[in-house]
Amino acid sequence: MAHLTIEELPSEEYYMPGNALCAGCGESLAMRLALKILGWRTIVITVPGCMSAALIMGASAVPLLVGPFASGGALLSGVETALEAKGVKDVNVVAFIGDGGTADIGLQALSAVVERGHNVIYICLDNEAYMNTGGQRSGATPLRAATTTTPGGRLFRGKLQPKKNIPLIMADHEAPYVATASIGFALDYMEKVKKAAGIRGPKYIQVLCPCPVGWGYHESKTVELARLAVATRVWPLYEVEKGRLKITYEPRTPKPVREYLRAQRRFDHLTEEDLAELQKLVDEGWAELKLKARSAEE
Ligand SMILES: Cc1ncc(C[n+]2csc(CCOP(=O)(O)OP(=O)(O)O)c2C)c(N)n1
Repeated sequence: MAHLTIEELPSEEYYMPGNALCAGCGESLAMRLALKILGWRTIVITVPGCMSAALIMGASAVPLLVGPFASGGALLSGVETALEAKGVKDVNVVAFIGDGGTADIGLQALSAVVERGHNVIYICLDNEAYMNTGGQRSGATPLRAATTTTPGGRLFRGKLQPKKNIPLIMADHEAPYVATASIGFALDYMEKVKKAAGIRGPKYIQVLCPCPVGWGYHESKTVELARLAVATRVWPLYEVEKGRLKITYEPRTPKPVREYLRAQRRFDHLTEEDLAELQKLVDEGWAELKLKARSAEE
């Protein structure tokens, strides 16, 4: 597929400014960029979270359905089935849902919509915690991150469990298209949204959306952090198409993981040993990913 260029991007906006989200919100950018690609023949589905707060207050220029927290996948199936019954075939049915609504409370409905093979796109806006209610840990919060329910300090060591790997869980559901993305790599993300819109069946994209409030950094640094996550290999960019995993961006000289961690207050409590442990885990994760990509080439 030819790469998308900035010149090709439409000037139309479907995500409106002046909404309720914080300055420097990563989710806002993720929503704006995806809607630019999807266009006006789109129905947006969301559930409680930062994004529903923005959308209910008028940020969406396209039709919007907001339902109960656990029901993202069920709402997608219902809307897609209704359109199918009416013979409407040119509308994108797309969910934008936070990592809590995806990895935890909404996982059952997400699993079901993918297993049943509905023609929908599910975009997880991953800010790595339940940010709209004060930054509690979610299944997608990374190991050792401090949140309001997993404090960091000398006594408490942040989250004790690793980040739940939803993209690979979705790939194991045999979804025809699964991808990770970062708002720091906007064209890569938009290309993935465009590709997803052209594939029939359930598509899942998880886009990393740094959060200045929950992660503890200045609001001007959101894109920088979204890029650092990829440059350090903490958040690798890949896609899985019909079961074949392909890494879509490889940092030639990866930056040390500490550069990413030390830029955020949620990792302030980390010791040198913690940093070494996290670097090792990132290296191991990357090696595993490379192995999967290599076996897909064979
Ligand atoms: C059944 C239910 N439990 C709890 C809530 C309260 N609630 C509203 S938004 C939210 C946090 C959402 O977090 P996430 O899905 O990660 O999205 P984010 O706010 O980070 O974008 C919670 C816990 C709710 N609305 N419904």
